[in-house]
Amino acid sequence: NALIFTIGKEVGSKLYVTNGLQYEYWTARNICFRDKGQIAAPRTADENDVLQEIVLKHQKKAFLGMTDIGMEGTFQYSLGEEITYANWDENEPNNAHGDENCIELEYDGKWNDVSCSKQKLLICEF
Ligand code: GN1
Ligand code: CA
Ligand code: CA
Repeated sequence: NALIFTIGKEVGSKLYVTNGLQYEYWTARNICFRDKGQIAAPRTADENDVLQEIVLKHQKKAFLGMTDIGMEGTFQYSLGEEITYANWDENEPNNAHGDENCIELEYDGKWNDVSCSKQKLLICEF
């Protein structure tokens, strides 16, 4: 669909799409799932770089799809598989205030665990 490609960014076989708005994690998750996608879950540095471009363009940090809700300190993809690529900022993840089970993608492309109740930029992947 030509229209979708004008509003998304392709990397490999993935398409990342944002509406430019910020939501809490569960709302973001529901929006992506509703359209048969999921929250952006970069598995390579190339994919992470493309997401960083989107974050910089919109000047809003984004949620990634992985969480450690299942087991504190172990971040997993949506189907429960442990992550195989990470780009944590220094001293992260730190589960600050004992309540950081989601991940934000920062402007420098690094990852920080944050509360899932924060509002972050929605980026879905298809
Ligand atoms: C922030 O708010 P504060 O300084 O305790 C951040 C944490 C980071 C920490 C790094 C809401 O924590 O996730 O690990 O800085 N919290 C928020 O120093 O962004
Ligand atoms: Ca945590
Ligand atoms: Ca943190």
